[in-house]
Amino acid sequence: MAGGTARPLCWRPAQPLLETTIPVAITRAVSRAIERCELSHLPRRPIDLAVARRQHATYEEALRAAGCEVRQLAEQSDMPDSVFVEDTAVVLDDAVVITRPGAASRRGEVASMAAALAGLRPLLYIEAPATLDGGDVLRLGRVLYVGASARSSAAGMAQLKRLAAPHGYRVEAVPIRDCLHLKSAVTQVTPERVLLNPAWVGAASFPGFDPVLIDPAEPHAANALRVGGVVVYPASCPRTAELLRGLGIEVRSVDVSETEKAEGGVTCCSVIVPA
Ligand code: CIR
Repeated sequence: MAGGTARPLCWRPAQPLLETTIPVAITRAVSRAIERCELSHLPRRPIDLAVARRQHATYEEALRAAGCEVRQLAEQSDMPDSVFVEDTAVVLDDAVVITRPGAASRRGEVASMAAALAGLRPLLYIEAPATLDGGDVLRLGRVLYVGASARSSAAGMAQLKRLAAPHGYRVEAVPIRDCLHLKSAVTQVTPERVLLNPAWVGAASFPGFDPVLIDPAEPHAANALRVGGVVVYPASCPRTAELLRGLGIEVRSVDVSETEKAEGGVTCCSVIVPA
């Protein structure tokens, strides 16, 4: 068992689950240690903590404007990447899978996320030695597409498959290249469309969905956060934003330049739990 403590694979809180009437967006304050973040595909650049925190507040405002109740978790001052809460949990309709992140430096992030989610859904756990990052899991209907990245192991995918099957989900492995996570390469932008970077993932992996290709000048443009009928989207990708607007999609741009330097996108900074 992870951390040496006995824990059932599925855990239900003693208290009844709380009914929510609007989606809950769980976020976390930007860590003062963010400059020591993990980096896989980007060079290290200085990050302005004060600007990062202001930008994060604007991002949270965009989530509220999209109809979410934002619950911000306390800063983890010794965990550089802890603002990227997406990697710690995979939300299903009637359960949440608490992950075991691929980067050892990030494993301490999950306990407080599990505590925050415990009142909203029964919790299921990925167990050591398997690893899974939430950024690698794209849910499209009842299919969980999982990126075969350096962070998510075959054992992690197998555990997710076993945990999610009783809840009515299928798991499909997706090959990716040259990027951190599956959702760096592809995200959903309308009920029938996925936005993707064809250099990092193949459109054929998502049958039944129309692929919208990013502007090639903006390789990081495929990470979009669809919530409450709008797409929260990085200001650093204006060409692809125009392309999305041209398709009739409502795009709300947010400047996330500082967390982008830590290899984070807009999906990474929240865990959305639908009502
Ligand atoms: C990491 O490498 O883990 C962080 N620096 C960035 C994580 C971004 N998360 C995500 O794309 N889901």
